[in-house]
Amino acid sequence: MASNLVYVLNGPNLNLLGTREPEIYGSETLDDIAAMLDDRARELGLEVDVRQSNHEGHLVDWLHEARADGAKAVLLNAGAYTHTSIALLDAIRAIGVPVIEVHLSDPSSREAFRHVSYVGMAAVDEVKGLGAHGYVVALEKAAAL
Ligand code: CA2
Repeated sequence: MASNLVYVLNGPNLNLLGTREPEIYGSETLDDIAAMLDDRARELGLEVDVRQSNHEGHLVDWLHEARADGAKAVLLNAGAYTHTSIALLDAIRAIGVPVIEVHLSDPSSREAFRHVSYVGMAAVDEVKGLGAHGYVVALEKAAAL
């Protein structure tokens, strides 16, 4: 039977969501986003596993775990590692699990250093600039894979 498990991986500083810079990232916390995803996942017949780490290697390990678990998809907001991490690019290419890139803001309309996305070089789709709701949109895209 096909897996209904979707990993939702969040990178550095996203544990601080809802506490600062609401004009850029919105006022929802990561727990709020996890609750929204749980509700929508139930409606879609999916299960979400929402995690956050400030450490690049944890994100790489969790991508490998998604493969070992036979996950249906990964929603990945790699935070600033989006723009720096060839290790994440290699991991996404290695796992054979579709990865959807998610961003709260739209990095392409911000500073030039945010315009490169290593994650985007391997992701099957992206959702950016929709705030917390973007995670739900990404989950709906994952459901349709
Ligand atoms: O827009 C996004 O989702 C980003 O992935 C957020 C990253 C940023 O480096 C990317 O370019 C775009 C930064 C996350 C920082 O999160 C904070 C949360 C609360 C307060 C301050 C930062």
